[in-house]
Amino acid sequence: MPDVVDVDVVVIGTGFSGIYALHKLRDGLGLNVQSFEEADGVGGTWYWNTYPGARSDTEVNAYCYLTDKELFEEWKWSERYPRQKEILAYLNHCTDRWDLRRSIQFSTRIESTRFNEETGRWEIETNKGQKFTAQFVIEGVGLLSSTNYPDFPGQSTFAGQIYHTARWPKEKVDVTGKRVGVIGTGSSGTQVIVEMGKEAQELFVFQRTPQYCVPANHGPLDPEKMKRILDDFEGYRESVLRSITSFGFEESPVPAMSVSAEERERVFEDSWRQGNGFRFMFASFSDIGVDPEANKAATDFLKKKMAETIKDKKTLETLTPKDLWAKRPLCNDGYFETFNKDHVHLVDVKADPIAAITEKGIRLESGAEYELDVIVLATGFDAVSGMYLKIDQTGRKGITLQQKWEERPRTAYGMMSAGFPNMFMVYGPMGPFTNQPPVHEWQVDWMADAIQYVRDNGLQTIEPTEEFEEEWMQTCDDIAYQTLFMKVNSWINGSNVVGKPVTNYFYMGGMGAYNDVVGGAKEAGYPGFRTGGALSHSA
Ligand code: N01
Repeated sequence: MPDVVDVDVVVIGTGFSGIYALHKLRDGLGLNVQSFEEADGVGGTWYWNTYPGARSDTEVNAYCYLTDKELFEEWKWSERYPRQKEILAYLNHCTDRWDLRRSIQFSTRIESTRFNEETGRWEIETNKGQKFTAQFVIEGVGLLSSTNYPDFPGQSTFAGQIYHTARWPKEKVDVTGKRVGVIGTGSSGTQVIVEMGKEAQELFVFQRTPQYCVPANHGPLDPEKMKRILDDFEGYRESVLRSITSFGFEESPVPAMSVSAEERERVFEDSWRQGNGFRFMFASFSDIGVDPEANKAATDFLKKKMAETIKDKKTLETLTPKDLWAKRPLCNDGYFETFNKDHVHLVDVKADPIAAITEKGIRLESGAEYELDVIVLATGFDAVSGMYLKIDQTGRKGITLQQKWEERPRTAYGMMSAGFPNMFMVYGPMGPFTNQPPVHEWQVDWMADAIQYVRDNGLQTIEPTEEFEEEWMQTCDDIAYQTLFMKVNSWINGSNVVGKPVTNYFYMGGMGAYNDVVGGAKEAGYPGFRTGGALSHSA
């Protein structure tokens, strides 16, 4: 191997986005592409999150690639919501189907990327000391990949096992006959709690903030539905990419308070029966995420369901949220029912915070101590920007991404950042807030078009101008601050990680609007973007 290997494109990551980017750019555009993956296999999120109960809460018809009808037809999903194992098998299937492994270097982390203004190329270094240069870099590093791993006092002294849900061991963790403590009650926590509630001898749930949760209504796949989709595959794909959330269901145009109380109740009941948190939030009425009154109507209904389900009065009170429903919606069968089991105990760590992890278990500030054999950290992620900032990235004028994003991440379209030419981020900060796989494909197609544009026109670089980036940031903020998602603490606004900028991280206008606004850039000649020749700094 030469000291420095030159390629057209370096792709970082082999989750949904990285796999498709490699396929699209290598096989679609005929470029010389080198992919890197930190793990020893493909899958990204679905490689790492092997905890019991891990599955997507997007129905399979929208949790897959939608650009290849043959692939959609040939892969047989078994359940309405795909399990981690099945999604990982699907991604391995795609990797083999497209013969991608020969272009992926596994077990390799990208340490740094540096833009060379003399050559107009990126210089990339791996943790193995290898050096590559590339005209383009595609970062498919994951929205929810960088773990939020708490460091409680005394954590290292714990005599049992501690696992983070997103770094779960590959071998089975047998908790039968064991005392298990779970910290965290988000999507990962609620899933793992239901499973641990079936297996552990004693389960202690350390809850800081209670959450609303809608049943999934999980079950086998409906073959008729898949057939209907295949009958008009292009139309279906278009409907997903023209919707708000890209979840593959029809969203409601009706404001909640525009109908009678009886009609609202009927719609909520029907949504509850159909299952799925996103569906409940976006398909029952149009404004649950923006109008406090509509939101209250929804949460009153959800609280009523909780009261009907949870038997113990004190447990019900502790599990019942007091604020708006504006975190990422949860959905899970049997979550609240789990707390009716005698061996499942809810511990309110908002009222009595965790003081330390001891040799024996978890100690609270009051001095109460819970003896445990296993601790599960379902504490989430340094989401959206976290993974980009883990790589030492330097753009024009020696300015690092860490410096540029110190106050908050800044991008145009959630895909490029000014001063970082030819560096594309799939589902980067200020991108759409949606179900991801079909949007990954859409964004990678957009990037492929931009790359083709650069090559067809004999150019070297493309990047957003600072002014255009500022405009995009303003557009995103104008929309996001009209929603309720900015009013409640969660990873959506960065407030889940100590020291992280608490701000807007998304384009909340919906995928359909994003499609309209961003999709037209190519035909319009990329307004707001600056292109440069081979050795020039900018044109
Ligand atoms: O993470 P989270 P997640 N002490 O940030 C608590 C996707 N996903 O991994 O709310 C005590 O939502 C924290 O408490 P609080 C999905 O997009 C999807 O569960 O900050 N508690 C919270 O309860 C999801 O939204 C699927 O007060 C601490 C929990 O940990 C996203 O990933 C499945 C704490 C973290 O919840 C993230 O979900 C899994 C501390 N020091 C994930 N630190 C599906 O598709 C944190 N917490 C189904």
